[in-house]
Amino acid sequence: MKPDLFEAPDYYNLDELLTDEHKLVRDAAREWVKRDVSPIIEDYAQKAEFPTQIINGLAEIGAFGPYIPAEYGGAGLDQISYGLIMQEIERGDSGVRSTASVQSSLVMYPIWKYGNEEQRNKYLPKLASGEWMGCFGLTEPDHGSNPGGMVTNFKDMGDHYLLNGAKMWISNAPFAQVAVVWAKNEEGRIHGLIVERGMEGFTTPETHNKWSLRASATGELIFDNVKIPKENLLPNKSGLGAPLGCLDSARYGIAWGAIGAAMDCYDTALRYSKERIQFGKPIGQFQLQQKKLAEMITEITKAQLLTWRLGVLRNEDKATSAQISMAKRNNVDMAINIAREARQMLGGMGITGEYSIMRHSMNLESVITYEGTHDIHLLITGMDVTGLNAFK
Ligand code: TGC
Ligand code: FAD
Repeated sequence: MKPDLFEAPDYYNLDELLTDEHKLVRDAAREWVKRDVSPIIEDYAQKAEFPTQIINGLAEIGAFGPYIPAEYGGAGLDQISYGLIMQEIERGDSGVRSTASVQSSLVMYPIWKYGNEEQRNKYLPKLASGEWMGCFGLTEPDHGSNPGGMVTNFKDMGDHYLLNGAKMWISNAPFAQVAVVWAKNEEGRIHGLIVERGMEGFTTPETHNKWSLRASATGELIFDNVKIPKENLLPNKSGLGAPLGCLDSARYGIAWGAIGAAMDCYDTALRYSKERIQFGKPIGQFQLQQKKLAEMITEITKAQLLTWRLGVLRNEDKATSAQISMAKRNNVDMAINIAREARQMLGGMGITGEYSIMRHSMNLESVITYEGTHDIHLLITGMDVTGLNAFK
C-alpha cells in the first residue's frame, strides 16, 4: 500500500468550532492511525483477519469508552471528542472503527447505564484497557431489522438463568471475552445478560466469506442451555428500548466515522488528480473530474456541519434518536457515493490495494446495513415527521 499522506479537508474552517481538547484528542488519534493502522490494514483486510496487535493502541487513544467516566477507566471525554476519535479511526478502516464502536457503545455503555455498581467495577476498567474485548448480540438469523421479534430466551431456574438461542452477524464475537446479549424472559420481556467466554454451552463460530469489513472479525453467538449467574442480568433497564438506546450511541459514532472514510477517499482522489497525466494534462484539470471533487467536498462539508451540531445537541443531552438516524443515514450514504466516485477517478489503480478507496467502498456496504439499514433510518425520519408508524 502507498504511504499514508492524508491531509484532512476542512473547507469551512470547522477547526474553529473545536476546543483545544477536541483537537488534541483528534490529532492523537490521527497520528496513531497513520503510524499503526495505515501501514498494516490493507494486508489484514486481504487476509480477512482482525489485527489484534492494535488493541492496546485503541485503548491508549481513548477509543474504548471515550465518554465513560474516568472512575471506571473511561476517557471521560465529551461527545464531540468521541465523534472525532471515531472519524479518525474510520479514516483508517471501518472495521477497526467497528471494533471500537462495539466495545464502547454496545458493551461498555449498557454496563455503565443499565448495570449495577458491581458490574461496572468488574467489567468497565478491563474493557477500557482492552484487556477484555466485548461484543453485542441483538441480531438473530430471522430477526435483523425487527429485533423485537427475537426468539433467544432465558428461564429462571431459581439460582441461575438458562439461556438458549442464537445471534448472527456479531462484530468481535470470535475473540470477545464478554458478550452483552439481549434475550426474552418467560413473560416475553427483553433483558440484557452478560455472557462470558468459557460458560458451558456458549460458542462463537466465525463468519467467513465476507467481501466487506474484512479486517473486522464477525461471528455467531450460540447458546445451548447456558447457565447464567443471576448477577449477570443488567438490572436497570429492560424492553426493546434498552438495546435501542445503545444503538443511539453507536449510530452517532458511525455518523462521524463515515466522514472519516469519505475524507480519505476525497483526499486520495484529489492528490491522484493532480499527479495523473492524461492527454498531456493532470486529470484534475478536466471539468468532469473537477465536478466530482467539488461535489465530494460539498457533501463532506455538509456532513461535518450536521454532525458537529448533533454532537453539541448530544453534549446538552438534547439529541433525539430520529436526529441520530438522519445523520447516520445521510453520512454513510454520502461516504459510499464518494467512495464510488473516487474509485472511478483512480481508473484501474482504484481497484487495487495500493490505495484505500476500494477497501473503504466495500466496508461501507456493511456500514450502510448495520446499526439499522439505510431504509430503516429513512422510515424512522418518516415516522418522526409524519407521526405515522410504517413498522406497525
Ligand atoms: P418500537 O415499538 O418503535 O420501540 C420499542 C421501544 O423502544 C423505544 N425506542 C428507542 N429507545 C431508545 N433509542 C432508540 N433509538 C429507540 N427507538 C425506539 C421506543 O420508544 C419503545 O419504548 P417503549 O417504552 O414504548 O416500549 O420498536 P419496533 O419494534 O417498532 O422497531 C422500531 C425500529 C425498526 C426502528 C427498530 O427496531 C430498529 O431500529 N431496527 C433496526 C435494528 C438495528 O439497528 N440493529 C442493529 C444491531 S447492532 C449492530 O448492527 C452493530 S454493528 C456495529 C459495528 O460493528 O460497528
Ligand atoms: P433484514 O432485516 O432482513 O433486511 C433486508 C432488507 O429489507 C433491507 O434492505 C431492509 O432495509 C429491508 N427492510 C426490512 N424491514 C423493512 C421495512 N419495514 N420496510 C422497508 N424495508 C425493510 N448485529 C448485532 O446485533 N451486533 C453486531 O455486532 C453486528 N455486527 C454486524 C457486522 C456486520 C459486518 C454486518 C453485516 C451486520 C452486523 N450486525 C450486527 C447485524 C446488522 O445490524 C443487521 O444486518 C441489520 O440490522 C439488518 O438486518 P438483516 O441483515 O437481517 O436484514
